[in-house]
Amino acid sequence: MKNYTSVHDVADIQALVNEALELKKSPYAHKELGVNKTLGLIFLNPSLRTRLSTQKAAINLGMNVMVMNMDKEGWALETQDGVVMDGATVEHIKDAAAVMGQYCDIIGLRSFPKLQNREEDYNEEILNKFIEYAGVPILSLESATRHPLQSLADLITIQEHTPAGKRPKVVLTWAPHIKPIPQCVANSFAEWMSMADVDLVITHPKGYELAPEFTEGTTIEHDQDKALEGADFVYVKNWSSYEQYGKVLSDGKGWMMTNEKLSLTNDAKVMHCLPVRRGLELSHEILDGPNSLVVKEAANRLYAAQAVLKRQLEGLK
Ligand code: SN0
Repeated sequence: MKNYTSVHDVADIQALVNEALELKKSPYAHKELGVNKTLGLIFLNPSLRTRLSTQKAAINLGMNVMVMNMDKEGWALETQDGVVMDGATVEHIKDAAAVMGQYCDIIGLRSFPKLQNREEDYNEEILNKFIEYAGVPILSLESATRHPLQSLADLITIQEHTPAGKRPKVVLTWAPHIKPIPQCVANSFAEWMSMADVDLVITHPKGYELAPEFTEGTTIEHDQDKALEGADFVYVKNWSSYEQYGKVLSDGKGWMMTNEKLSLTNDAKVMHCLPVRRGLELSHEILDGPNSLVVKEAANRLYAAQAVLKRQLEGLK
C-alpha cells in the first residue's frame, strides 16, 4: 500500500481487519519492520486519539516518530498556486511538503475542511498537494472529507462485537452540536459500512444529507425512532450540512441518544469516534452505561493505525 486516504486504497478490507486483529494479539511481532524508518505526523488541527494511537502504532513497529503541530508551531502555509505571497502566509505548501518528505519515510497528515467552500474541501486540496509534493507515502489522519483510520477502527470494533455468521444492523445517527463539524467521520463510516457485511441505515434531519457519493444504495430514514428499530449498533455523530455547506440548520432537539431511544434497538452497542460533547451529542447515561463501546473503539485506533502503517512499510521495500 502506498497512500492511505480512503477505503479505495484498500484492496481487501477483510484482510486488513484480520491483520489488525492479529496485531492486537501480538503488537510487537513486527518491530524489525520499521527500524531506521521515520514517520512524520503533521497536524493542521487538534488531535488526541489520532496523535497518540498513530505514534504508538509506529513505535510498536520499531519506527521513529516526529510530530509537528503546524497550526501552532509551523509557518502559516499558502495553498493557492501562483499567488504573490505578500499577506499572512509565509511558506507555500509545495515547499513545506517537499522538505518534510526529505526527513520522513511516511507522512501522516491531518487537515480538516475549512467548511467555507465546498468545492475546495471536496477537492481535498491540501491532502492532494502533500501527495503530489512530499514524494513519500501519505497516511490520512483525517482530511477534508474522510477519516479512514477511524472507520477501520470502527469496522474492527463492530466485527469484534458481532457473533460469527450474523449480519448486524448498523445505524448511523446524526446528533446535535453547537458548531459546524466536518462530514468526514460520517462520510467515511458510510463508505466503509457499505462495503462491509452489515445492513447500514442512516438517519438525520432533512437538510443533513451527506454527499451522494458516500451514501449511494444506503437506506436513509428521516424518522430516527423507526431507524433505530432492531439496531445492533448505533453510531452517533454530528455533522454540518453538505447542501447548505458547513451550516448548522437546527438545534437538533430530540436527536440525542438516550436510554429511552436505546430501548427501541436490539440492545444496541453505542459508538462514537470521540471527542464527544456529553449531554449534547450523547447522554451521560449511555456513555457511562454498559452499552457504550467508545473506549474499546478508541483502543482499536492503535491496531487500525498499526495495520495500515505495516502495509505502508512493506510497500517501501
Ligand atoms: C472532529 C470531527 O471531524 O468531527 C474530529 C473527530 C475525530 N471533531 C470535532 O471537530 C469536534 C469539535 C468540537 O468542538 O466538539
